[in-house]
Amino acid sequence: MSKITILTGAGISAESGLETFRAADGLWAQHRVEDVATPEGFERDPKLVVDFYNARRKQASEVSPNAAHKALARLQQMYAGQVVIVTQNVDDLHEQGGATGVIHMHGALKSALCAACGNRWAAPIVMAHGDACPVCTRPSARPDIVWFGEMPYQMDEIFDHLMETDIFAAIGTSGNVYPAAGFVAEARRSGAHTVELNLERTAAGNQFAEHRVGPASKEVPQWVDDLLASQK
Ligand code: BJW
Repeated sequence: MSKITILTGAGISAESGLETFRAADGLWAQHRVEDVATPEGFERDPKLVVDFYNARRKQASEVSPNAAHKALARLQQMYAGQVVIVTQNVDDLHEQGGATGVIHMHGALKSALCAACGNRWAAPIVMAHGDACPVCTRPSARPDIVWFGEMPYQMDEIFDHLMETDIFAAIGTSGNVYPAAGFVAEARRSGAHTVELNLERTAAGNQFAEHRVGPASKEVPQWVDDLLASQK
């Protein structure tokens, strides 16, 4: 039984209305990374960081999955082998589109994390700096997001999937951020067929065997159709 491992990035949610990071008008053009996406930034100005994620959480609660999210859920349901989705995205559009078992390696907007005891709970739409942890009661709530310099989640599980995978696809990600940017090399070492689906060929594109260039809402459903047809 063959296995497909899929890495998604901000580009898959762009057509749902969520900004990407590195576009000319993207999130990093509007906010300094070191202010809003590092533990040091949070220590310096926690309110700025909490407000940034409050705004992102509100925006994410107002959008819907697009044809690309839904196509990946269809692949999970109809493919004879295993389909694993690993996302760098902190929205829940894969789940809203019907996908299951999604690995959120950079955390989730809908989750709050206690910086003191590690407890997680459902984040309110508006978090406040100093919110108390419901378990240890310390005022140590933070967004459950993996910032630069922090260890992404479920890495052992992800590398196990990459070692066993027959097909690896990267969808809507620029390949700028590690360790996710290294997954294609890991999958190649395992002998997997590799495919990049993106609006444009990325700087990391030469590591992939196949390219599908165009908007995710068009390219992903077509790729899924092709995979499902190939197993008939
Ligand atoms: C479309 C489309 C459409 C648009 N259809 N496509 C030097 C060398 C190597 C590594 C390092 C280094 N110095 C520091 C590091 C490590 C650092 C890192 O990688 N830095 C780089 C900047 C160099 N990484 C870390 O610190 C990570 N932790 C870590 O490494 O721990 C140690 C470790 C080592 C080994 C194993 C395990 C652990 C943590 C990284 C945390 C990233 N956090 C962020 C912010 C938090 C989440 C949030 O706020 O949402 O995560 S940064 C930001 O970038 C966010 C994203 O998940 C991530 C990736 O961005 P993504 O998704 O690729 O978006 P874009 O905007 O870059 O690209 C969008 C793409 O879509 C483009 O290609 C478009 O063309 C395309 N697109 N519309 C299809 N319609």
